[in-house]
Amino acid sequence: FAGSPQPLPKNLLKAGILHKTKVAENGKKLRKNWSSSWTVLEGRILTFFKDSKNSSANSLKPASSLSTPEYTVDLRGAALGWAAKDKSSKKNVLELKTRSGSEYLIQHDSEVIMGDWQQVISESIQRLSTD
Ligand code: I3S
Repeated sequence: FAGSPQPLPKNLLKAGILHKTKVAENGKKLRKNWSSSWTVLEGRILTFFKDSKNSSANSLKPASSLSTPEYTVDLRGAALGWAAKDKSSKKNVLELKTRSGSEYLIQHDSEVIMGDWQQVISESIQRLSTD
């Protein structure tokens, strides 16, 4: 073979492109800066990879383990809910608060896609709380 395939990530629960912005760190508010990210949920970790907006070729990149994570979110003790209207003018926005005091908004124009993410992330958080 020319090259062996990348191993599939263990415990892969969901992956896809989402819009996200970090809005707080250590309890301190940050300025919003929305960008799109290849987003992967594995086990207790939600990873947002660096912006994929620059080229369509980048959409093939997610399979590569060479992509650099932008944010790595530990879901243990986190809280997830639909963001209140005053948090963003965008639709289908989820608010994710970590135990360490970081907050993220995540969004996709598709209600179905965001509904799926809401479900899998909530399930992960619940599973971690009973481990
Ligand atoms: O909560 P805000 O301040 O209305 O959030 C908007 C800003 O972050 C804006 O950027 P500027 O900081 O350059 O004004 C963004 O372009 C908007 O997308 C933000 O609002 P939404 O409602 O899209 O989350």
